[in-house]
Amino acid sequence: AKLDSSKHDADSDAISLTQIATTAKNVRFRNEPAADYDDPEPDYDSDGAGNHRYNGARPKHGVAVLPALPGSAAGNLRQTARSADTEHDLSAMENLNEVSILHVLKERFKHDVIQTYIGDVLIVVNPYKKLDFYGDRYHEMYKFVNKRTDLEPHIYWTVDHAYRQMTDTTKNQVILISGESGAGKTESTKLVVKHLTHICQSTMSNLHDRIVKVNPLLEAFGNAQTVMNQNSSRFGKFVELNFNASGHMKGACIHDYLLEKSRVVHIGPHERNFHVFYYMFAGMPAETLRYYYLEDPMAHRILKSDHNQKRMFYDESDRKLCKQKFEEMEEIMGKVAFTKDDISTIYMCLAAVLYITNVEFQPEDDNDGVTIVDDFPVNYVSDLLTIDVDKLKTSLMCRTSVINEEDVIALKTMEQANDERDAVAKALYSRLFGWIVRQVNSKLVDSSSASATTSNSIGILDLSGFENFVDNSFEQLCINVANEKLQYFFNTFIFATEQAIYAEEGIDWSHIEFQNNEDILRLFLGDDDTAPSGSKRSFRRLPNMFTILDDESKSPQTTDSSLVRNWSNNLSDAQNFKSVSGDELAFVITHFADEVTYSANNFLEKNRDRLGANLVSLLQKSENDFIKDLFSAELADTGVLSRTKSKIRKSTGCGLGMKSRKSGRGSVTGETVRKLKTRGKHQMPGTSLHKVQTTASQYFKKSLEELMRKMRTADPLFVRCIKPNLDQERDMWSDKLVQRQLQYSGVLQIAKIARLGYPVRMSFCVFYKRFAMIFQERVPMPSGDACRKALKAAGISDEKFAIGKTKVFMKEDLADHLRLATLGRASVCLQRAIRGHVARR
Ligand code: AOV
Ligand code: MG
Repeated sequence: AKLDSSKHDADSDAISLTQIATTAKNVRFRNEPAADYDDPEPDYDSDGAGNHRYNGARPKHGVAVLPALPGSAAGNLRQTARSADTEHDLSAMENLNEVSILHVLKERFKHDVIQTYIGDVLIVVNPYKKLDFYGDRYHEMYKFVNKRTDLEPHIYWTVDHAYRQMTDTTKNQVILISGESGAGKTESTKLVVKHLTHICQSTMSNLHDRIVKVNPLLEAFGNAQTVMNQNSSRFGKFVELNFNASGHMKGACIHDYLLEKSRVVHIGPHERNFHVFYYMFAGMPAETLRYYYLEDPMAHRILKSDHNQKRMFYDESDRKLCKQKFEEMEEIMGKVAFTKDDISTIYMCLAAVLYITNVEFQPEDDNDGVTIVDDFPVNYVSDLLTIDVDKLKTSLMCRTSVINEEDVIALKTMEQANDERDAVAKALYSRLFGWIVRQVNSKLVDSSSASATTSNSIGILDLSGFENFVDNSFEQLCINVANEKLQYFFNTFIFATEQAIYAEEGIDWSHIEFQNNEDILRLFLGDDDTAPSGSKRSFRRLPNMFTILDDESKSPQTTDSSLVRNWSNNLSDAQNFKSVSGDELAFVITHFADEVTYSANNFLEKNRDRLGANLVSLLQKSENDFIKDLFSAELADTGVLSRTKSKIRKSTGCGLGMKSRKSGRGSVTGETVRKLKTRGKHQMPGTSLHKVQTTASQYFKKSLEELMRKMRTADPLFVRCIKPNLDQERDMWSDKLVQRQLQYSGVLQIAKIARLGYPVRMSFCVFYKRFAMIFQERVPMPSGDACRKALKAAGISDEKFAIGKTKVFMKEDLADHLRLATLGRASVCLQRAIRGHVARR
């Protein structure tokens, strides 16, 4: 496998079974006789590589039983009513250490209980199987939950909580879902959206449906099979759900980040290109395929990997599944988002991507230039994109530049010709993806309520997870840096800010050490804009990887190996960077999650992200408005932020201006081909890519900063997804793999801070207003002392609260208790009032 499995599985697990057995005795489960732990692993096989497979997830009779979540709702509530909170909140565990946490999660996993709290952070272990606690009954159960620990931990609680926080405080909320590739972020995101659409009403009929339904469409174009995940997101998304003042959902917006467009032209061993190509070949009838000049998938370079030269589909069931997905995708495109013409043009672009990447060059004998080996792919491309075939050939072989107001034509070298051909394919695909996202967004807004009162939003972040393949390139670097940033945000929020608040309020607090990744961020980005204000230092001027990369990208003389040399000589903060002796392109980064070896091969080209100016201006002259507009966008293509200002007009048809070259197309051509009006030949303003040349890393940084700005202005809630094994298998658990994830995500520290901390804070005034009933006397401005006195008089023990300089800090259960008491009091008053009213009548 491509994955460096030796890292995780080859050596035996770090945690021995005896260790677990010893610790296990100190961990209490409900209804569990401690003696059962004398046989710590009663029902699984171990493959010797740290992967334990449970023999069915069901526990044997007489073995310690954790009540499984998918029981009846009533049963669940009964169980939880007598449960101690230790079971589903790690921070409440008696014996809090890494081994005991690992053990608890493993025991729960064994019984299909995959969700566990640490304070209000939710941990979800990927079960790799369908579990039945996400249905309607659970949507109802987790609607307006009174107390977090009343019910089993559930991602629906996180959602319900976020919604209630938003309506209570009118502050925007974000749910950050993190975890490495394949850990379950995208699935969790879907569950979050699903539950949100259940618990709130919307101002727009079928908005709920639409929001949930567009997922398969985005996944068809943005996801692909990797060795880590069969349905890996190759783009990041931030889904923003907007609400009006009364809490009704009034629309949604999907922001896309960092589409891995290099996948369009290159796939690694045992990997696939974007799903949509496979869906097309599996689902389109032969004559429709022929209409787009498509026939044999294996005739296309970009669909072949080193390990898959002969067959596109693994087997018949794979083909069937892809066919099913194609039908689903077509239905969504038709029902939710696009016109027939749009859909046709989308396929046209995909076919053009498949053909342009088939263009082959050969060196010319008498000069340094190249010629095209075979004309037919170029002809198809010119036909599909309605661009002039001769000009297309010239632009593929030559570069044109303007020197002293004269066009100067230079021949491309073999390497340049190949690179620029692939660059067009990547640009076409990523711009198409950006267009699809924008189009989908336009269907997710309730235009009638656009003018309604200002509103709040709940955002859900689902980026591509941390990746460590055998070959890691520029894309992995960007994905991993984005994950570093997310981890930094998490650390800052959970630890740094939290501890600063206690210090500020003068509350006695034993500082909790946590692993910060500030150094790694500084290594990449220099300036750390996520640092809380005050701690901001002037890092920007320090040499860092991205600025050096940009500098090197500017010069034509530099090479990928000179880049690595430059990095190792000039990074000022380099303990996390290592070059590799014997391989001048390799370098190793110690990321927060793991050490990753990258190859700088092609880094400069990928960062320059250049599209030949003459190719762009040719595409801008397409007779198909859709394609023309894709390339007339103001911003240079980056694939990082697909947000162009240019309004994309509707396609004016299938755009086939030329006569069919294949007899098979006849049947469809007759109806669809329309004569297109030729537009004026004026050059669109502001489209010279050279003028707006922006590197991929600059875009990456910019979009990351923008994303972080959004995060910082909202109240965050965190979901941490954990991957139980590397085989994408159900009922399998690798201690070592899970332990590593728990370590780098700081689970133990989160548990400690959640246990020691006081998660609920209220200013003295608010506290007094809310819980006036525990105050003996009325006060105009309550002081900390008055609050303390009131709490003491109510019999609350000291460890449940702390009084700061301006706020009362409370344990969650105390706050719940007071809230319920107030509610009870209110309802008693109400009942009295009603009784009085009835009596009077
Ligand atoms: P990711 O989003 O975290 O990886 P996914 O959400 O795509 O991972 O999950 C990977 C696979 O795990 C899914 O296709 C499901 O088969 C399974 N899975 C995940 N969560 C659940 C769940 N709650 N219940 C059942 N199966 C689940 V990546 O996108 O690669 O970082 O870039
Ligand atoms: Mg994903």
